[in-house]
Amino acid sequence: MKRILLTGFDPFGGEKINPSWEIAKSLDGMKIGKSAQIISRQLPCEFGTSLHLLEAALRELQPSMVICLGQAGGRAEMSLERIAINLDDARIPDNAGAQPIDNTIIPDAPAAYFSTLPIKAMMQSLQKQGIPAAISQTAGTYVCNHVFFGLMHVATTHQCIEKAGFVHIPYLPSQAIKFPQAPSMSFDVMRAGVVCMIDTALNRKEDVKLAAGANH
Ligand code: PCA
Repeated sequence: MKRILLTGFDPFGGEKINPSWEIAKSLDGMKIGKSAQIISRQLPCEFGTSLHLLEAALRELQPSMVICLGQAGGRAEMSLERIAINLDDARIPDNAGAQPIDNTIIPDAPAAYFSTLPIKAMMQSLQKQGIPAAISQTAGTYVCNHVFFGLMHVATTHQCIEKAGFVHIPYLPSQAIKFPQAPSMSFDVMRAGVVCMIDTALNRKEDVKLAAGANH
């Protein structure tokens, strides 16, 4: 049975809930087709520790695919991240009080890595299901990008990992009521979206060539 590692984060920034972990938790143990199973793990919203726990999970589980989820409050769509950069620049302290500014994540590693998930095919599948989705050209410079970069770096030496990447998801409606203009997406829609993305990523050998770039 192929293992798919799905991670989500602890709440951060004053929130009581993080949809990324709520969704990952709800999918723990789910079989996708006949030959793959989701295994979910929670990561703390902390520089360093998050990555060490992810690395331990990769060693233990030897997954063939890894998708890390994170909350991106203010975004309206499921955001398929294209690129992870070798930089920490925290706008707010993390859950342990650390606030790295302009730090390299891994010295001597490349400046950036691309997702190895078929992100455009995944975006297309979501949109066909009526779920808003977009390619994102930046995962930011906070803990999500930190984990995404570390994941892609480790994946270069873990032969078992065929595909890995990061997806940011919007607020839940219960979080967005605090911010009158903030977009949100329901738990059920996001959960169905994550299953749809995993299914597509498992079944696609190549990505599709589809215009989904950005001018800025
Ligand atoms: N989102 C934050 C970190 C944890 C999370 O869910 C981010 O986008 O960096």
